[in-house]
Amino acid sequence: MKLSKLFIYMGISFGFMVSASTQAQAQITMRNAISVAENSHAGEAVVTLAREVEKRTNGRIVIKNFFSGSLGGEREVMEAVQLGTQELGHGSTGPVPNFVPETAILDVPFLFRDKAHARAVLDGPIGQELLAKFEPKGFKALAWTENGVRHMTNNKRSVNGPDDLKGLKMRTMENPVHVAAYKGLGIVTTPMAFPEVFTALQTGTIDGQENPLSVILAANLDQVQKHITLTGHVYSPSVFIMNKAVFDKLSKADQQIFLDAAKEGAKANRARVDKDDAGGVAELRKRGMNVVENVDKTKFIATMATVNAEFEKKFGKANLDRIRNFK
Ligand code: EAX
Repeated sequence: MKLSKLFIYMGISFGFMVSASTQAQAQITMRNAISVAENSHAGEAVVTLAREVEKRTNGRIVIKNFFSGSLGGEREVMEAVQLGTQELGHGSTGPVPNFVPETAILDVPFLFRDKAHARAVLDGPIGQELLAKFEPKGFKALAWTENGVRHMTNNKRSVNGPDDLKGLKMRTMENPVHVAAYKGLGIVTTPMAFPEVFTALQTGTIDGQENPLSVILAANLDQVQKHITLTGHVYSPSVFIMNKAVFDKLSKADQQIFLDAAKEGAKANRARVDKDDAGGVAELRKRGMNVVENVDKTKFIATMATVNAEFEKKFGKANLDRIRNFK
């Protein structure tokens, strides 16, 4: 081998060694964002994900979390993750059906018996099939998490049955299933991103909104809402999403770390939802809200008969029953 050629070989292999070792140590920083405060069920999810990823990669991958909608509402976060300008996101299914239409079935009111039923469906084959539907849209959905069971709040009157909802101007998520369902209850629906809700309630642009206790507590909606009724009208899933190209570029081992860390995040998140649900009513009463705890849910379902028939047609009775009957 000629000397010059040897130098070239040495140069290449030395260069490779340098770049390989820099790569091993280089720190990758990713961004994640939620629309509620850090001290919340969603905060538990993203903080746990970040902690577990950092720990399991020995600090090689660091996730910086942004809270309280500081990077935009949930739709904007999804758009950024889809484009790849943001690596990670976490949010409710509010805007998700506009990106991944197959997930809309999960937002049908009174579909799940309780949280345990919903969690079993999401962790089982139906939930996993739905996570796979994110991939052709440019997302890797890492795991289902939970926003909670949604209840209605407003500033006009105590809601004791569906008739009391008629004519209330309520903010809804930017979710076509919710909008159709609440219209069916006689509500005047105003779709809006969550970061705008507090001010809209404060200024009286809207009379009310609906969200799980976890969100109402974390966003201090009691400061701008007088009445809450535990309607439990819909289970609200949430989900960890990642830009698919970013996920695909990771080593198999790192991909597994993200999937495992997301599962840990979901566990911490669900535990916090349970805690908020257990203590939420007492806390909201303490903060001055008027709480109606018991309503006849069958009356709400009966009022929604027309829209329920539409959902049966749109989603297929067999698909809805597969979820309803899942054990
Ligand atoms: O994800 O938009 C909503 O009402 C959501 O439930 C909230 O932002 C938490």
